[in-house]
Amino acid sequence: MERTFIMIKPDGVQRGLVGEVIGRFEAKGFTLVGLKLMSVSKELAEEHYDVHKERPFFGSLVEFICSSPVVAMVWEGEGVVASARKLIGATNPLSAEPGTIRGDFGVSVGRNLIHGSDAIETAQNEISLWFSEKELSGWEPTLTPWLYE
Ligand code: DAT
Ligand code: MG
Repeated sequence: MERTFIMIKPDGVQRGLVGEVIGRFEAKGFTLVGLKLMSVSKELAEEHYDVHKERPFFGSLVEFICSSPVVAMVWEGEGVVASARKLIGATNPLSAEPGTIRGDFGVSVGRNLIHGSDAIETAQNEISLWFSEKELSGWEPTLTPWLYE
């Protein structure tokens, strides 16, 4: 079953939106298989955002991610990688559609509340970067027959 890496960034935690975000993924029908509140080291933040290391915002992005705790999660379900990106919305919250997390709660690209893996392969790399195997629990929700035909 497909899995994706989701992180509620420091602004989402500080603004008390952890429950709201988790609730949206639960209500959609995805399964939580990993969850931790953590302070992020500079090394981890730099590795996570390595693809952006030449961009002008890289330094401030890394500094922001390390500035206050984040909630790191792994969610599972059919098509969860692409679907999570839709639930999250466009990178710039001002362009994100209402009904998406960024569209409903954000106004600034540097405070866009949440990260979600952008492709299946990225998701696999990010999950192994942020979680050890024993921190993840695969389980079969009893609701499965009511979610999948
Ligand atoms: P996404 O988080 O939607 O995958 P991304 O991978 O292009 O977006 O960028 C990673 C993060 O970097 C993004 O969530 C916020 C920050 N960022 C992106 N573009 C930015 C910009 N032009 N100015 C400031 N921060 C930016
Ligand atoms: Mg990205």
